[in-house]
Amino acid sequence: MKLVIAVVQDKDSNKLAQNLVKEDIRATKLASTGGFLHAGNTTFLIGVEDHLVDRVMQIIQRSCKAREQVVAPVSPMGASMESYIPYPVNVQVGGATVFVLDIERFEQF
Ligand code: 2BA
Repeated sequence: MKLVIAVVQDKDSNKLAQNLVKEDIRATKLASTGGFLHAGNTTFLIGVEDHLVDRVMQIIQRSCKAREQVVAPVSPMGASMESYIPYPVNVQVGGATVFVLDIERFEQF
């Protein structure tokens, strides 16, 4: 069994959740925040049998699209230096960042 962890943009999360349900694949949605943009995103935990991993990847791929986002300068006043960006920059976010992990044991009680 594998755990697929997918970080997606909030705009794509409903579509992805619906497409997973349509294919009878179970998932948990967590509200998350990107470390760089400090913007909300959604993290899906999807536990599946090994043979379903490719199908899950396809569903994620067709449900999530990349978008450009402009990161506005953050005032150094009141912000930590790690988040200080002195000029606007364009970043491409997504479609999805996906990790696939081996599951040692899976139980449901
Ligand atoms: P954020 O960390 O808010 O990053 C948003 C986008 O900003 C990234 O899109 C990337 O294009 C850019 N970016 C991130 N860190 C950067 C840096 N140090 N310098 C320049 N540009 C940078 P994505 O790569 O598509 O990532 C979207 C979201 O996925 C991330 O939001 C983060 O929440 C998650 N993510 C991406 N890579 C990850 C990783 N290796 N581990 C954990 N989460 C990750």
